[in-house]
Amino acid sequence: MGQGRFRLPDFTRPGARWIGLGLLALLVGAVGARFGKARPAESPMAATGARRTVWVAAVEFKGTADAGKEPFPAEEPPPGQGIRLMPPRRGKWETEAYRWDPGLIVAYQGDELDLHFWGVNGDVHPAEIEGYGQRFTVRRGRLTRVRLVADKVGLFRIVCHTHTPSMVSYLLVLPRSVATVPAP
Ligand SMILES: [Cu+2]
Repeated sequence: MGQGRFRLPDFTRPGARWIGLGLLALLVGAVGARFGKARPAESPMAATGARRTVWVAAVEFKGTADAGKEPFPAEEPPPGQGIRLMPPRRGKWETEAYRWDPGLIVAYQGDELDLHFWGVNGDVHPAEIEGYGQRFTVRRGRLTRVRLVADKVGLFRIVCHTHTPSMVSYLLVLPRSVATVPAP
């Protein structure tokens, strides 16, 4: 019994202890090399994130129609101050909708976003990026900067609490693992 069986060195001996530590370091290094390549930087605060500036304008679209050619709609518009439907005056009726432009902002996880909101139409817009806890106010003719690290993956609404339901844009944060080319 015992002969020919593999026996671990006695790591309590000083010399063997260094050999054991060396073997351990080699093992950790090999495992790290194997799995390190398979996993790109996915940590929420990945240092590889790009710094990006995105301009967003608070705008109001307007449409005017000749009541003689396009009858005034019989249906009530959706509730909220973001959409308006004005009955005919002097033969013309109008409709308006408040929006953020662009309606979709795409980022990769870990990107540092510097959102530049510029107020064009409407005097004031109390706004929020849901899921990121960012609350801010956009005023006409002024720049409002909102800085955040896109550390949460998903689809998040950017809403104006006054001009509902139309004044909504979306922040789409993609996992960095799907990034194949650097973000612009
Ligand atoms: Cu608004």
